[in-house]
Amino acid sequence: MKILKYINIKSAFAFIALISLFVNNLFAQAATTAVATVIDAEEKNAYVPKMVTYYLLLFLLVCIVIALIGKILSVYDLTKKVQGAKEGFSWDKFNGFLFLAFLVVGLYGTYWSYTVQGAQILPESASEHGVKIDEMFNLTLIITTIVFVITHILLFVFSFQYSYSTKKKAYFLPHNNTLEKYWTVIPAIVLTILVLMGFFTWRDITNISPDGIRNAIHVEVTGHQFAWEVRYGGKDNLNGRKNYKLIGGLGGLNSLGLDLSDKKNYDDLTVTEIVLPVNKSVRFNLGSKDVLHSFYMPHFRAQMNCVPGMSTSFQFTPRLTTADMRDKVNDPNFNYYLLCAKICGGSHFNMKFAVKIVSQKEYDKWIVAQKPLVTAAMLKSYQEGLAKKETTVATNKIALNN
Ligand SMILES: [Cu+2]
Repeated sequence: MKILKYINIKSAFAFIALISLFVNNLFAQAATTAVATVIDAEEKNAYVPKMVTYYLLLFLLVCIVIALIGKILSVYDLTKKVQGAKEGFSWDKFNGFLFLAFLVVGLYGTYWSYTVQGAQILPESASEHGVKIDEMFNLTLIITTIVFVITHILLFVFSFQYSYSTKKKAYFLPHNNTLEKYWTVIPAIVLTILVLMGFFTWRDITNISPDGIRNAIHVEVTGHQFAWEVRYGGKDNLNGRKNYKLIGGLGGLNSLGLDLSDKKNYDDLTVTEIVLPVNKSVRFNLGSKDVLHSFYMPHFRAQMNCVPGMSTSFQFTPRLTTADMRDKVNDPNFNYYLLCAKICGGSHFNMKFAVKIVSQKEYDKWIVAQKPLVTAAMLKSYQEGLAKKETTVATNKIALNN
């Protein structure tokens, strides 16, 4: 057991860190390949436990290999000392080399995730404001990547270059005001610029003139567990009044709680997919019937919470039709979607609604084919309710008069 004394704990940890980084990379690479391969349902059920067992065994194997290498090095160290060498094995140098190896593997991992996983991110923005958001995202990514690469090269190369040696004397540097000023002021300026850019861009996106609001196509989206209900404003481009107390009324048909005393409701349209003309501003008025949901159209860089008891909105202009995007991503089956970005319950993943961007001509043709939300059955139930109310009022009046 004496040998154990010579296993350098720090080296062992550095080595384990290096190996686990490598295994992580392997895992991520394997996962990406697995996603790309089409697996049917039965195979899928067997696939996950198999993969977990495989990587668990691989991990154990790696641990054994590390332990073995540690033992071999310790034996080598001990032999040298027995032979009368003063220093034995240079653990400091070894640690230094591990730092360098960590740098190379880590930078390769970064390069790999940028190229392989980076290629899986969203295609170019399909909305006008999204282009500005993407520009900011890219700028932040470029700046942070440059800083990341420089600081990590310095960190690990210095650890290697200045590893402990009996021949070197450490230089004592207690404080340096000039350095402190540079590494405080430069990041502060860069971060202020980035934050202000974000602030002004968000202000441009959300501050819309009253004319801009009026001229946009109005679409109302209501979230509930677990689906979206979408209604268009119809001929008047206005959504009629709602009242949460009326939800489930009219013989169970009034799922949105429409107040039928408001005539604006009668031309509102119900749709099974959101179809919009390209290059025309659209205003989504958002709400929820139960818990928090989040209106999320990733291809348009649009996201806004749907809050029960509160009205929110998001307005933007689509710039690429579905056909344009299919060409750009080289996928004839590509579709835009509205998703929920708030984990709102067990079937949250079901909240998917098709979105299609078309030419004005196609839109005009589609919109006239959509059905009114207020059906004949709802109207009948409403009128019956009104008649009943009138009878009750009349009966009460008679009773009072007598
Ligand atoms: Cu949801």
